[in-house]
Amino acid sequence: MSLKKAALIIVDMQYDFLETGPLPVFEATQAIPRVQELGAFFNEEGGLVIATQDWHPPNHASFASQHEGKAPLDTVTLTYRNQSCEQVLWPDHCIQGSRGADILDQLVDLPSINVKKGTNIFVDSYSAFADNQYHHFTDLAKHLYQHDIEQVVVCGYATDYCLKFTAVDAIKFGFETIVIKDTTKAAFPDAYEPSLKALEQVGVQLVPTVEDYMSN
Ligand code: VGL
Ligand code: ZN
Repeated sequence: MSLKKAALIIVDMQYDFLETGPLPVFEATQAIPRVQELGAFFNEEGGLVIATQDWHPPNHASFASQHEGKAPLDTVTLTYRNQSCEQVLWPDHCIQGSRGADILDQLVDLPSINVKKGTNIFVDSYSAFADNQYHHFTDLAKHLYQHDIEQVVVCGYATDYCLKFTAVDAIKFGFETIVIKDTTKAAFPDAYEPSLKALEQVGVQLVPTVEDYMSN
């Protein structure tokens, strides 16, 4: 079997999203061995492995700390280049160069390509392809096209935010898109199943386990 035309996109598997971090993803650590296994399979079979990193400046507009009188999970309207959008506010997380922004040690040797997102202080970036207002694109689509990728498998954190927006954009960019259920975890556990259902409705293929994916 060859995974020549497949890419694994490991989304935001960074210390600040672990259960003990400032922006905890529910049961986050349970996904780590699954992704290790999947990443090893991609490396053995010649697939491309890409890891994304949420990579915010310390004064990022998505941080509640930057808005007087606001707390995490409050919302504000952010205006960037005459376009406004609702922004959920988060605790400070994944600050550029901090330990919390590092990719988990268990996964750090898997990827050959790294994509950073959320670097513009004025706008958040849930998708690894583009910011939330689609003003700027990362190099992710370019890397996938340059490697003749046809299928992407998206895993990581969080099912209800960055994984979901990345998988939706992967569909928009024309990739066959797969999410393996045991390789992703949600920030809000009640949003896990509805997020996966929403992905299925836009054409994402759901696979229950890494073993199911590897045996197909
Ligand atoms: C994420 C909220 C804020 C994520 C990142 O990786 O899902 N969620 N920043
Ligand atoms: Zn973030």
